[in-house]
Amino acid sequence: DDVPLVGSAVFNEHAVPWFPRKVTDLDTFAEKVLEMGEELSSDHPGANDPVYRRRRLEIVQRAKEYRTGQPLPRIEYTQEEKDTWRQVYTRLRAMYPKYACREFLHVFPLLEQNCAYGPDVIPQIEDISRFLKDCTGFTLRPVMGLLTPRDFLNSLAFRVFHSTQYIRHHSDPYYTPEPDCCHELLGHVPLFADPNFAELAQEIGLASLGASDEDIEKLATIFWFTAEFGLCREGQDVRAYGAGLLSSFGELEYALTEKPEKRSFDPSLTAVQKYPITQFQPVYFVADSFRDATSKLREFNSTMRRPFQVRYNPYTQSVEVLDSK
Ligand code: HBI
Ligand code: FE
Repeated sequence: DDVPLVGSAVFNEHAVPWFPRKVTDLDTFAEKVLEMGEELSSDHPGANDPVYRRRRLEIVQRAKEYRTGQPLPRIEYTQEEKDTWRQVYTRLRAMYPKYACREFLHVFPLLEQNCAYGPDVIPQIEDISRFLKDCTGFTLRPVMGLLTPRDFLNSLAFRVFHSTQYIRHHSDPYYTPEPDCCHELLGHVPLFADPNFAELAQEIGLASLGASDEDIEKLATIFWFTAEFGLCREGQDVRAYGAGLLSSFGELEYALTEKPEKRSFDPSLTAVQKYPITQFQPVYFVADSFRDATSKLREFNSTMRRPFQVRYNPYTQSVEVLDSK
């Protein structure tokens, strides 16, 4: 590799899984999608709709060709796609004041003012990425579909979030078996504009660089119970900050009832919690704050065995590898 190790951080390169050292290394993920990249699973509502499949392919082709530094693809959405967005947007937007965390509610109007968030148009990730960069340094990249947990988490170390641009099938506006632009733009994007959440997300990413497969599984589980399904305390109240909740009106309402179990966020326990992926969660984890969650996560990460440490250098957008002491 052309990036020298710093100090005496010498480790057997073959024992450590490859990881990106500079932001342009993320280009190597472009064609590596798990499933549904160009194909659709049989339970996808659009699986038997040739028009939908062709349209989705057209959009993911732009993601496949994208490279670091280029302007992000601008998609001209069809009226049918915009109608789907309007239904999802309108229903969720009305719920946020009651269920979403304070940080989300602070950012949302800024997205409406700066990035054309609203019921009528589907916002463009180029505009959103510029806005996020101003707020926290986070940027977006287009992606064809699900990445491996390792690749997906690794990109967070660079404050890069992979975002799909296609939208769910119009036959079922309130359901999608895979991430789509409603999930990314309504669920994830607002929190990446918050400095404390951005730090939490990057911390998960940094811990994932060169991590063992077992540790990747733990970090993916932590991501699941924070960025996807996290709840947080606000005084006597509990609110949602996870994107899986903030992009699903059914689960958003359910999560904040007495039905599911709620435990305090504790990385060593959260990391090994089992979870279903196709039903509402039986257990949620509640964070005291993003800062508290980040400091607990740092402590947990220091117990993971890795023969080196990493530090992100924002000036060069690269990862420095350091001796583990
Ligand atoms: N890939 N594009 C994309 N989006 C995700 O949200 C995502 C992923 N790959 C893996 C993954 N999420 C989960 O395993 C996380 O828990 C890491
Ligand atoms: Fe997600």
